[in-house]
Amino acid sequence: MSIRKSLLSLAAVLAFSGAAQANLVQNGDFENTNMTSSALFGSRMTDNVVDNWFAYGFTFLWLPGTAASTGATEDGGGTFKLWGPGTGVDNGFVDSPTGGNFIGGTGDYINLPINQTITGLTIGEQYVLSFDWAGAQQTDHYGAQTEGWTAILGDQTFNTEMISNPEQGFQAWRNQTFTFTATAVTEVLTFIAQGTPDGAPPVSLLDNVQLNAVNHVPEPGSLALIGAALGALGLSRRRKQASA
Ligand SMILES: [Ca+2]
Repeated sequence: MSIRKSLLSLAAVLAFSGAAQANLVQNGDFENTNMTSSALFGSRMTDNVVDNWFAYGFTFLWLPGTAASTGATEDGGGTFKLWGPGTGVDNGFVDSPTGGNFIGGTGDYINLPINQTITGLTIGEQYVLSFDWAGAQQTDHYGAQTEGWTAILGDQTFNTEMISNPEQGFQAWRNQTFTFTATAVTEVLTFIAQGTPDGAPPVSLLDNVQLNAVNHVPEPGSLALIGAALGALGLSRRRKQASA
């Protein structure tokens, strides 16, 4: 392969790798944690033990197969469970569609931010935030509720629809996307559970959080590398022609 072909291949690879840039959210699937059981991980108990995420409110992490059966441990030693087949109601409850752990927060009770700092943004560039979410209700509580999420990146705020959930119900997992424009290189991504009414309590579930550039171009460093390589190729050719 000639040097020119090699460089063009390198450029193509760099361009492709830019287009397929990895998810900017770290641990968006909530699989990296030192929690060995389902439990509250907000500030009221075991603080910030889910890698990369900080939760300040009544936020739970559920391991697979536990949310509607054994439940998650609360700070007071009780368990927080969701209505579902494992807790006596055939409401269609299922774990996250992408598998593994997922989290949830109550929209009516200490619904403080769940967040992580996103780095490597390009100012003015658009990014698509994508996540899976669902609506559920805590066991031994009754009455219809609504559930939703607020997502914030920097100074831009988006709200999902508020879904209606009947007593002891479950509203299926769905995917939501929002398009943000970066206004800084580093911004905080925040989720806040929303729901009504107080005491129901509504529970908003979340998993598979991703943030990807809409139109990613090769990083300046990559462009500089290609430019330098092409420049070197041109210099080499001129020298060959001069010496011929
Ligand atoms: Ca997961």
